[in-house]
Amino acid sequence: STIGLATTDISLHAPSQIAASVKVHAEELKYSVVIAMAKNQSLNIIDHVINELLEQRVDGIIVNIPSNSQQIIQIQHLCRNIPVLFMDVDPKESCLSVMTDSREGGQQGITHLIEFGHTSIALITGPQSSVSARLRFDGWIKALQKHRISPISIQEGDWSSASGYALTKALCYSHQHPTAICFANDQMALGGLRALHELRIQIPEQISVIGYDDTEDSAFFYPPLTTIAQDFKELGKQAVEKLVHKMNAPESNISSLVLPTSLVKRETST
Ligand code: IPT
Repeated sequence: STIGLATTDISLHAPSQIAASVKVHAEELKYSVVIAMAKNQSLNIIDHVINELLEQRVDGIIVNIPSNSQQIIQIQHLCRNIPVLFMDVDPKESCLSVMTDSREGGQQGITHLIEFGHTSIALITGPQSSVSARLRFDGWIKALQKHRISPISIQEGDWSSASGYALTKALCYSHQHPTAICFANDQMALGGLRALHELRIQIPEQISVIGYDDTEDSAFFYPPLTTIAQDFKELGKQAVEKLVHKMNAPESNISSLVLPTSLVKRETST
């Protein structure tokens, strides 16, 4: 049997690590995996990638494309009786999903900075079209409000290191320097580290940096990145196991799963 994986751009670090884990765990259970990739999240593209998988007669589908309520309904409608599991939706949705809690993860990052005494914090978010980017931002704001702190700047990136680089440069030119920058993912933080290095700003002495994801490379950024870890191996494993369970017992009531995130303290925060 075959599992279909509908994914966002796998040239991004996180979705590629999730895809690798899905592939490994599906093979362990003797399923093959076919991948369809959406470069953006318009309804047309989602239709297209789901149909691409259905045409290949997949028996179940994992969707790692940010999906709002309308998109969830549309995907479920297209799939009819083929089980679908989502990886990037609001945990409040009633569809089957396996995810980490982005709101909680966001709070952990800001709380870490506040514990070090930071009150001058700049935020670089992910694209607001992404469900998890919005949830991380909600978590940041919630943690800041708890301590009556307002961010000194909020900028929206697109998950790429190029956007993190450009936004960090712009931030340091235009604002009074923050003492900490909180990025919605490690790739944007990677671009930020280079921008700060070029501006001869010492990390973490002058500016602390925190990312989100803990991809396999993040410990090898310079300096090694403090971040909020998502366990991509476990995410892929659980997604495959839950979906296969549903494929084998379509009538059974399988519950969604939220995996914990955790702070990984390295050398970019003080
Ligand atoms: C999410 C990553 O955290 C982020 O870095 C980016 O790669 C994004 O995916 C792309 O959609 S992880 C996702 C399962 C919420």
